[in-house]
Amino acid sequence: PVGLSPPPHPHQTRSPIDQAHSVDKDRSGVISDTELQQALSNGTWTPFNPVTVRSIISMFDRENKGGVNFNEFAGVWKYITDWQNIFRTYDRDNSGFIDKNELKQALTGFGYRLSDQFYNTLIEKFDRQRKGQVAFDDFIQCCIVLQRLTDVFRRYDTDQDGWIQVSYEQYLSMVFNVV
Ligand SMILES: [Ca+2]
Ligand SMILES: [Ca+2]
Ligand SMILES: [Ca+2]
Repeated sequence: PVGLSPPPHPHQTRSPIDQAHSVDKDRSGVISDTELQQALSNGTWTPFNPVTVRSIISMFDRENKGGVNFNEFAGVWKYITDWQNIFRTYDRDNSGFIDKNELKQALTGFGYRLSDQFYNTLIEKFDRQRKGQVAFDDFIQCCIVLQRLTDVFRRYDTDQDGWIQVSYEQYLSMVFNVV
């Protein structure tokens, strides 16, 4: 089981608002990183990657309040459910992990063209559990980071030939866009 727990299954018909109420443990009306992290499961016994939680919250937290309100949570909920479906689609052997070949198929499916060598780099970077493959939370994180870096690169690669020439300060600005 990967994704939200409980309930971990998308076929359960609780609305995002009901879900938000149960996730908002301190009843503040805002779902914090900690509350979201506690509600999430990556299908293993390790806690859901806090960096992934922060990435997701910041994507939907429009007023920079350090969490999401119940309306924004609906977006978070859908976002995670979508990732859950993607993860299941590419986890061909249902192992609960994405191995190198599965990652290759997923990212190729998203339109990335990366070398075999670079997939080793990705696994090394995002395999938080040191299993040689990536869990659900780390898979999301890998895709988010790759997307962000690619977006920044594309902004500079105006002729889209896959090459850019940047000055030191442009380089710093690029990195600051991501970190
Ligand atoms: Ca709260
Ligand atoms: Ca697998
Ligand atoms: Ca170029």
